[in-house]
Amino acid sequence: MTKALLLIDIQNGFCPGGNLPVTDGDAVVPVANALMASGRYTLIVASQDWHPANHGSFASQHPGKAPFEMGELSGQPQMMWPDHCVQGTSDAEFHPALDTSAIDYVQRKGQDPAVDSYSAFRDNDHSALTGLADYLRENGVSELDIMGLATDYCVKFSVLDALDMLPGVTVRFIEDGSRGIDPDGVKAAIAEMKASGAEIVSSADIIV
Ligand code: VGL
Ligand code: ZN
Repeated sequence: MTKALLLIDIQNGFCPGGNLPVTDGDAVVPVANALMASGRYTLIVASQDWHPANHGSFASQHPGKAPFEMGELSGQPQMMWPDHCVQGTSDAEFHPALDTSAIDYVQRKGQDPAVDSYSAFRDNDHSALTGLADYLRENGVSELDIMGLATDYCVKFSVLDALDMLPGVTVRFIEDGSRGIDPDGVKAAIAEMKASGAEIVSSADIIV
């Protein structure tokens, strides 16, 4: 029974003061640190949104488009984001209070300028895998607890892909360890994760 924790995008860019801040995004840091210190997990993985400066999800790359409008990327509908989590910038670093010493493996994503990658497992068009599913399989993971930023984007798509790509693995979404961009989007995301087979839990339920 190998239990793994997957921390999604707990980066400066998604916390207050960052370029794509999620309300109270930094509130997930103490939850992550407590879970990492709990002794529950044999494997701790963190994803990191890691975009080139010319990433096609950035409104700045689309003349006339403003952040948070819909646009197009490689022929697909794409939310236009502010420039965020650019490789090598402080915006892309993990939050400074996150205890990164406990992290076994970092999965970067979003490097291809032509496609966005909300999920830590594969690009939004499902064409390129990150390798995270293989890594978790090779390590015999049977239970995967997922939390972080943002609930309605990268956390949701990571949970759905974990359920799809790791059949037989118990997948849990840790609600108090996650924060989202849009309140209605968060409600819908939780309903969708639950309907797809994820357990919805709080950190207090799983730290015994
Ligand atoms: C994310 C939007 C764009 C996330 C990443 O981590 O949820 N959202 N890039
Ligand atoms: Zn991004």
